[in-house]
Amino acid sequence: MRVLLLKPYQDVPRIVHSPPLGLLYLAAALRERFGSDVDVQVVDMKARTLPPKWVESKLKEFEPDVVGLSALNFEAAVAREIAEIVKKHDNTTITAIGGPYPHHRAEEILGNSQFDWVFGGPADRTFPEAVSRLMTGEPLGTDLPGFAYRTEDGVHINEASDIFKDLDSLPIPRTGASSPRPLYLTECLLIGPKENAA
Ligand code: B12
Repeated sequence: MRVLLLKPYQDVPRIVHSPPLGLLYLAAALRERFGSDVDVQVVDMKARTLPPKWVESKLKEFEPDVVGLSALNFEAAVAREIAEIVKKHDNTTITAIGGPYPHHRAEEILGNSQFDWVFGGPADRTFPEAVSRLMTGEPLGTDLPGFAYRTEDGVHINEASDIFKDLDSLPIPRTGASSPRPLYLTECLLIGPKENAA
């Protein structure tokens, strides 16, 4: 199973280039849970100022089974554009979106976009579980907090958030995995010791 996690680039004045922590946490969670059974790549298109069209070459090279995007509100349009490119390349690729933009917007997004899966709130446990169910062919179910997807009858939306308190139990992200450090404005936004960087 191959999972491609993308932070989209939206051209705005005074953009801040900081590591995409949400995606880096998800990559760490997938690596911890699946080891070499899942090949995870994180690309920070924002830090590299890569336009949506760049994704076409990445899809040909990596042929992911799942493409996950993280978006704030101002990145919504570009994230939707990337989902369209993914589906045009291969309609069977699962497109997922998480981050602040889709939070409590699952119905709207599933109703008028090319996203298959919408995650609201933290997804460190729920996203790997959905990927696991996809891998084994199990039903996606209704028990994953914050997870929404289309069904034969419409959409299933679980409005809860997967809030958990034991943050120390989360695997430490490899902060260097998405982009060379000089692309980010300041080291103070990096988390974890240097030896964790890829
Ligand atoms: C720290 C922070 C910053 C830091 C960023 C540091 C960094 N390294 O990323 C700084 C100071 C740079 C910053 C800047 C801005 N921020 Co800010 N920031 C935050 C804050 C406090 C925490 C974000 C964070 O790091 N969370 C921790 C990570 C691990 O969580 P996460 O990214 O949410 O990811 C988890 C889930 O969302 C989900 N998920 C995320 N992506 C994906 C993708 C998939 C496929 C899946 C399945 C799941 C998933 O799973 C992840 C793991 O659990 C949030 C408020 C909050 N409490 O969330 C505001 C927040 C994200 N910021 C916000 C805003 C508006 C901004 C600015 C636009 C402000 C401005 N006017 O300039 C800029 C944007 C800069 C840019 N992107 O260019 C808003 C976004 C609102 C929105 N809905 O769009 C928030 C929500 C604050 C708020 N309530 O208004 N910010």
